[in-house]
Amino acid sequence: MNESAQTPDRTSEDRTWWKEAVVYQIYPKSFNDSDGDGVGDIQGIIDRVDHLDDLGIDVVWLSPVYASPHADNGYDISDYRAIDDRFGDMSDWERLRDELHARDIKVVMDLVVNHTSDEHEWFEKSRRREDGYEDYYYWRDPAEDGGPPNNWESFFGGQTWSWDEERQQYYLHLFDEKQPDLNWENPQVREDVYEMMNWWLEKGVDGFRMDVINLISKTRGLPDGEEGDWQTGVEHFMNGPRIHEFLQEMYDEVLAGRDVMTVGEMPGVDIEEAKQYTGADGDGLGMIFTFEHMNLDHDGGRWDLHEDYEAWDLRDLKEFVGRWQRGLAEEGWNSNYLGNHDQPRIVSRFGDDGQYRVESAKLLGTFLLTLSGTPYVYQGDEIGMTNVDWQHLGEVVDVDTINHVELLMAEHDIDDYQELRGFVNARSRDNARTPVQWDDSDSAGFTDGKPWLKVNDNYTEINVAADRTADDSVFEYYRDLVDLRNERDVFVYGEFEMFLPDHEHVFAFTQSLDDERVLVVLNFSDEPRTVDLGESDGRLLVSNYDDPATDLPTLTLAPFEATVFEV
Ligand code: TEU
Repeated sequence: MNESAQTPDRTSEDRTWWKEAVVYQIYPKSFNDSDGDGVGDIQGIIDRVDHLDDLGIDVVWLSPVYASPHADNGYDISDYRAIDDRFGDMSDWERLRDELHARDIKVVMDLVVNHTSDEHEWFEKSRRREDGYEDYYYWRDPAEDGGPPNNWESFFGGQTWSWDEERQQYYLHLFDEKQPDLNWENPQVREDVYEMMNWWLEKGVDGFRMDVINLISKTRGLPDGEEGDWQTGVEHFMNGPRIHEFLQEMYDEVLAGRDVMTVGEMPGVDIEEAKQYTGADGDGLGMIFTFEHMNLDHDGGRWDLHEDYEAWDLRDLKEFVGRWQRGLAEEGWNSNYLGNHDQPRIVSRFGDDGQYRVESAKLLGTFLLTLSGTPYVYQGDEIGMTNVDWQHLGEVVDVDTINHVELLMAEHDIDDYQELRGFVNARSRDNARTPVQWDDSDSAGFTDGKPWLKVNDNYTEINVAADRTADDSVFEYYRDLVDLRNERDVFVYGEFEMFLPDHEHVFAFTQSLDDERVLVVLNFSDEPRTVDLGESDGRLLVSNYDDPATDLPTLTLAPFEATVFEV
């Protein structure tokens, strides 16, 4: 049993800073450009550190800033110990670390070690079969028919094997062909990763967000997968046979005895598995990102043309939240998120990005910041940024979107992108990656140059400067919620109880801790809704309306009204 992995419980000795923290995710390429090359950079972040400090967040999770050819915007790393030129250099990173630390904000780095870039020197040595590097990746001869060694399907669509001319073998990549999977069976690979992690910890990072970390162990022999609804092969690479052994080793070699935050990104994990990763007898991770709720409006994995992205059912979200809030109440720890750089904008997906944009952005903030667990706010959500209209495929940069669109066009004999436009608008990861809208000047104040990805047309209306001065500011509302959360442990460590589980439009729950109890009521629809909550007394703590419904026990909530009471 890992000593400092004894996280759970709501008792005081289990308190830790990362449970009480509000995390803010920065996607550096899109955050703020200081030098006019159209790409966000570290100096750009430094220039905006006060925005983060004002919001009151405690941790910045920095998506990858390492050297990378950017086939996947930095999730394809060619040197783990160097900062990409686009973003600056190591001294810029050190200054950012210091600026954040000076404001009591921790910095968590993205750890991408399921794969590297094919331009990493390990891969270059491996493809040349250099001594000691032959088995750093998964190399295989062709199958008997000359084709790929197995039938596994990539997260980005298509096959997971590419032919390497130099080595005359196939290599495995669960993502893009420029992201070869590291062979974790090789102890030397593991040692190199741990050494690199220790190196960053010595440099003062406060933790890691671990990219697809439950994919690092593959079934020995790499057998064919069963074909089904999800990507073919998942049973051989998600939560694989040696995953717990590898993570426990990482714990022993790197994390043990250090007061760091860890969060493992883990597609395809249920509560029982989450406990194995994060529980008292678990592998020593602090928390994980589950994907269950990211699949409420589609099946996950493949892109399926028949899906209706508008249609998701609040009762499914409730079922998911209730199960995870209760499931990890005694053991493990929840991380709460609705969006990130891989998902559409939350207000477009779960709220209303038209008439009720401001109200629904606040409602979603209320939801995130009142659940037990650690909340993650993605850049731009604090001002209610929205999805984008992708008019031509040429506007899209995301490798995942482009691959899936091309596959769909080929599979369904479609030759006009316009037939897929609605689909891309709803689903593309680039929705979350458009530049942060700082003000109403050219390119939303993001850059003096030409932005690497188009700016959302609505920037003249939706931007940080306008929002922060507006009477109904989303930013101020988030800030107040962050303050409230800091003041009251009940929002962090409370015990969750669901109300009205079958109601189609209103999400209501209480959190209780010792003699404190709070009631959260959220109308997820664009029409007024009346509910009886059976609670007769309550003092209003928060509302996203000027004239909130307060007449407990029966409340008539305005569209997307959110209220929090002390009861
Ligand atoms: O994402 C992994 C992941 O499983 C998905 O969110 C993925 O982007 C989606 O299924 C594609 O359809 C992580 C990173 O967050 C993502 O940005 C990277 O592209 C990916 O790993 C590879 O490193």
